[in-house]
Amino acid sequence: MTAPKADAPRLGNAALVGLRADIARPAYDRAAVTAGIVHLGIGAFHRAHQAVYVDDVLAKDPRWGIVAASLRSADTRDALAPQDGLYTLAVRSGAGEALRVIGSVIDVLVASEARAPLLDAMSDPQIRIVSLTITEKGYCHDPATGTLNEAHPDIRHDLQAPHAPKTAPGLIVEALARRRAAGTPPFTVLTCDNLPANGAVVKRILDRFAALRDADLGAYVAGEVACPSTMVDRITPATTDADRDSIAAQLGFRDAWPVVTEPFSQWVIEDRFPAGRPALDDAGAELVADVAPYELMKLRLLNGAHSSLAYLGYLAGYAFVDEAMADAAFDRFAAALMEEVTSTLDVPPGTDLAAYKRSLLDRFRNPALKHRTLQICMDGSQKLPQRLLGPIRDRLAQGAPINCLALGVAGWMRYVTGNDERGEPIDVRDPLAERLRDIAEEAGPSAERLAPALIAAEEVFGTNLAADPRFQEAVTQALAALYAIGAKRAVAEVASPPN
Ligand code: CS2
Repeated sequence: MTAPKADAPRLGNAALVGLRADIARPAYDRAAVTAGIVHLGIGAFHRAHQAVYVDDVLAKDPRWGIVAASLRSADTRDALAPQDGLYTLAVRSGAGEALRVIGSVIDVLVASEARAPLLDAMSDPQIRIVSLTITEKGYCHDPATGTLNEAHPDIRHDLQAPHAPKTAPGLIVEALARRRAAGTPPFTVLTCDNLPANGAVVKRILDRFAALRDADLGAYVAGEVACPSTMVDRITPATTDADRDSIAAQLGFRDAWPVVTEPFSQWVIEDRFPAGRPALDDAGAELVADVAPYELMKLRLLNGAHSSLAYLGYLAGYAFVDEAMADAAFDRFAAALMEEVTSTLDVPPGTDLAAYKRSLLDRFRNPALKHRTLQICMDGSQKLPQRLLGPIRDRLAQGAPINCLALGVAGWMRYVTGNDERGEPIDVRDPLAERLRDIAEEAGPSAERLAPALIAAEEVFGTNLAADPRFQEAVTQALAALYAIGAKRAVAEVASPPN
């Protein structure tokens, strides 16, 4: 592999003709593409997932180009603007790497510095979908109940200054108000974040936010705006400088922000788009009447196992998911957790659940992805309810054991203390990090004190789990094991319990 010369040209429209023949590129005239979608939250996941489906669609229908926005950081815009919005998708597995240049992002904006052009774009009648990947915390909701957190400082700001919003709900409702005033029909709001019943959650949040702005607007948003649910799936680690260098060497052009992902991709969408939609089904998405069983299956099997592997793996000293999976006990633990969760699922029509679970384990083992456990650990307070606590509630209602799930929750508790098993600090990233750290400091390293103190955090655990002694006991025991014998041995014991 030869490194690109320091003066290697930058990726951009002019580079497309000069790409190596085996590197895929837009199969359409980019100059003819017009905007049909505004996307909020242009992180790596959007660019590895929805933007790729749209790239396929554009070959047949040029009306669905994406105007993408970051809510705060200018990094992605600064990287992609000099490249005409183009970026490289590197699909990696043990079998090698395939590169493809994606052209569906036609403009990148930064909400915090260019709110007016973003709201103008969202108010444009050509825009018929506003899609979102803003991570769980971007919804400014209470994760235990899925309702708008009206005490959230940014929500309070947006209610006081509704024409200068900072949050996604604030921006969407302001754009809908402008469309209404102009007689333009509303866009469809398409959430692509890993929340259960994500369409219903965003709908509840928008309806409430609009009603708090004014009752009339509330009634309009409640009555007119469609928010279909989706299940999205593609494992996409954060891009590293090493990825940038190796991709540039293959590409022959410098790309400031390529995206690395896996071969697998799935998008299941509730087919409810009153303002029209691109033919995403032709691009491999599944358009269905009810997404709920798909969402539950993915959130509980994939994300539930992912988070558990991440907390416990990180504590055991594994920096990457595939490294944890190379430890036979962790591999068995991931499989056992999936078995535990299975009785809580409604299997989607036509799905071979056993094959689905096997494929998840294989995806976690992908040695070429280098997915950091610490990346998945992030924002656990927002992720735990749908990934681990939902299945725990269902298992308890069935009178069934929760050993693996409880160890996952205990792993999160051990992680939020902010000190690892060797006494080294952990970089805990979570909107509740400070509060959780205070609780942990007050409780000290004692499972009997720490577990109940954290379970009392209502915005994560709600109220009914805290009142269930079976939950408290299972989690306390699991946390006690983590303190006594460490994550590696605790995982081995739960994965193959001694007879
Ligand atoms: C991961 C997800 O970081 C995380 O929390 O569990 O981003 C996961 O990789 C995706 O949901 C896979 O579709």
